[in-house]
Amino acid sequence: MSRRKHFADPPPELAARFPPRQRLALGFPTLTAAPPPEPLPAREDWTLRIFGLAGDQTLTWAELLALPQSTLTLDIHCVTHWSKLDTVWQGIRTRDLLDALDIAPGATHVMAHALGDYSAALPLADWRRDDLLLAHTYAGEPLAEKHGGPLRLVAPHRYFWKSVKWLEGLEFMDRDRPGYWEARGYHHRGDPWQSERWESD
Ligand SMILES: Nc1nc2c(c(=O)[nH]1)N[C@H]1C(S)=C(S)[C@@H](COP(=O)(O)O)O[C@H]1N2
Ligand SMILES: [Mo]
Repeated sequence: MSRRKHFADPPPELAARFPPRQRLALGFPTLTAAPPPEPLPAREDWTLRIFGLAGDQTLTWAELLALPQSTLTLDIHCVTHWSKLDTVWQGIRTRDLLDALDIAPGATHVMAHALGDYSAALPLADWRRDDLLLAHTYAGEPLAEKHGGPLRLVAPHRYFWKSVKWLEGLEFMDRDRPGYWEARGYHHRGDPWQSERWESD
């Protein structure tokens, strides 16, 4: 089908919720540059590895579900010019996860690692915001594999490339480091409200 059918101009009454040069996605596009190895571990066998400046430990699925669970309604913005409003995610707020970890004073950034060759870093301070989560459920259903299930990061304040799908590891670091797209020229921060698409923007 043509792109035209899948994207619309921002409705005027909602225009303030669209960053510059974004259009409304009518469906939910899938964008995967780096797919995970198949087959994926089952949901209940999924684990999250914590390493770097927060000690080494591996959280089991049961341990993740035992953390406080939140449901957040968020607008998401992909660098390829589509936005989606009022997406509903359920999972563990990143700040609630931080509270459960023993983070060294020198930690400044968190690299989110996918199963497979994909990663993206954010400042640790961003992880203390209240609108980021590790999501396992989308619109009331277990998160579909193509959208990063069983577990993905959702960081709505940045272009969606920062929202790592098939999230399997969190590396606590004492500096920023380029992830998959940042190493290929994307902006190190990626604020959609500033149109930070390329590092040269
Ligand atoms: N592991 C992994 N995570 C990823 C990607 C990827 O290729 N691999 N693509 C990113 C990009 S560029 C976008 S726009 C979103 C797309 O998420 P979606 O497929 O659920 O729309 O996932 C991000 N997370
Ligand atoms: Mo993207």
